[in-house]
Amino acid sequence: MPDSQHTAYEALTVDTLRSRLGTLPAMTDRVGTDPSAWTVEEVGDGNLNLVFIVKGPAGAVVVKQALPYVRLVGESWPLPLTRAYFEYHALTRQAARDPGRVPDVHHFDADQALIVMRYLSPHVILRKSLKAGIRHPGLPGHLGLFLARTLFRGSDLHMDTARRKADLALFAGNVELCDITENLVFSDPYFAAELNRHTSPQLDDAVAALRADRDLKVAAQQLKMAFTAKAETLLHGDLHTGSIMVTPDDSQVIDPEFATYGPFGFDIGMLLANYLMAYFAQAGHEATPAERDGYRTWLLDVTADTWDVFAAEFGRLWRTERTGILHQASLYEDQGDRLAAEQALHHQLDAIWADTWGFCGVEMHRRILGLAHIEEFESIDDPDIRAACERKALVLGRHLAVNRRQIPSIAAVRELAERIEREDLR
Ligand code: SR1
Ligand code: MG
Repeated sequence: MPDSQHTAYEALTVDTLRSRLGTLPAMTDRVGTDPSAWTVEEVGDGNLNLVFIVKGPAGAVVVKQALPYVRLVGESWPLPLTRAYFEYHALTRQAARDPGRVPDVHHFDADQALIVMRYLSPHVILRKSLKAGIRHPGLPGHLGLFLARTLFRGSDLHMDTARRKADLALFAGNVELCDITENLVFSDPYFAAELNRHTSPQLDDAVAALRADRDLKVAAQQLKMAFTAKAETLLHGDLHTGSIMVTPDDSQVIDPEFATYGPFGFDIGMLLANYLMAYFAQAGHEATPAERDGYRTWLLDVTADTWDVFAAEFGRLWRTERTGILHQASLYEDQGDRLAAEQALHHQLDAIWADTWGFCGVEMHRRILGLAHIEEFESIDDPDIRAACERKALVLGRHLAVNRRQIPSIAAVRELAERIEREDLR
């Protein structure tokens, strides 16, 4: 686009959105041609962006716009608008790799850091459902397939090498968002970083113990190195339960602005950590003790089933879509050696398994000790109850991060979570 057509960035408001986007076909086609008949609501409750729901006689859309700073902190923490560009490109990749699992993009404006996309209704943010004790039977199937398909199809196992290298270069530009993850997930929880906070004084002893925990700090830095150096596939980059919207029978994955090339296990570990934190938070949300025991079991089922669906689909894709430069069929199947392909698959899944539990562990820590907390814990008013829930998650997180290469099975993770929840283990 010639320079003369560039428009200087300006944050939208509920008052200016109609005049600024009122003639955009992506809007008028879907909302209606008369902007004065539109209603505009700003609903962004995430840490970074503006999110508007625009409704009119013809329908509704979501308009998401990046702010030039971290919304959670304020203008003192500038953040590049280019994250909208990475989100747009990630959404297009994910839509191609697992069709129907991410919202349709109707329009992208790089100058305004703005994406017009499908209004998801009657979807709600998954995290709110997990807090309310609502089950979503399709969840592990949807998310397990999403993980396998996006991760496998974004890697050198599947992609044409030139396209994969071009994408590696493109997403390598998402520097500042990676920097947030590198600091907030892998380092800040383990020292007195400026923006850290925790439930105090109840967790002061646990925080001091984790900061003095040599094995844990080394593990966290090894995981940080895996995140920065293992450019295995295109990640969503921020796959927590606030990045998923659900109905009784649909799940949609949103907000991939942290997209980058990284290790297969990162998105999986983040997601499983958020299921497990929801598990430990239930005591803060049940009216009477044990009332939510069935729901606790369901959350552990979801954790296990998500991994199982992921592994099964990853294996299927390994056998049917291994068209990239790694583990070529010419080395294995074409020589009549199918067992070699299976052996390589098992080694790959073992490596992903270990990384998954490591990332899962540190994600649990940073949501309790760092800057960005989660609603399931934050909304527990009684600090003693909140701290008791959080302490259990810290214990499991420490075990998973340090012992990630020795976790024998998903049943073992379940049993560990249940014993920690019963206060059998500390
Ligand atoms: C400063 S941003 C804090 C967190 O919010 C995002 O959703 C990511 O999880 C990030 O780590
Ligand atoms: Mg987000």
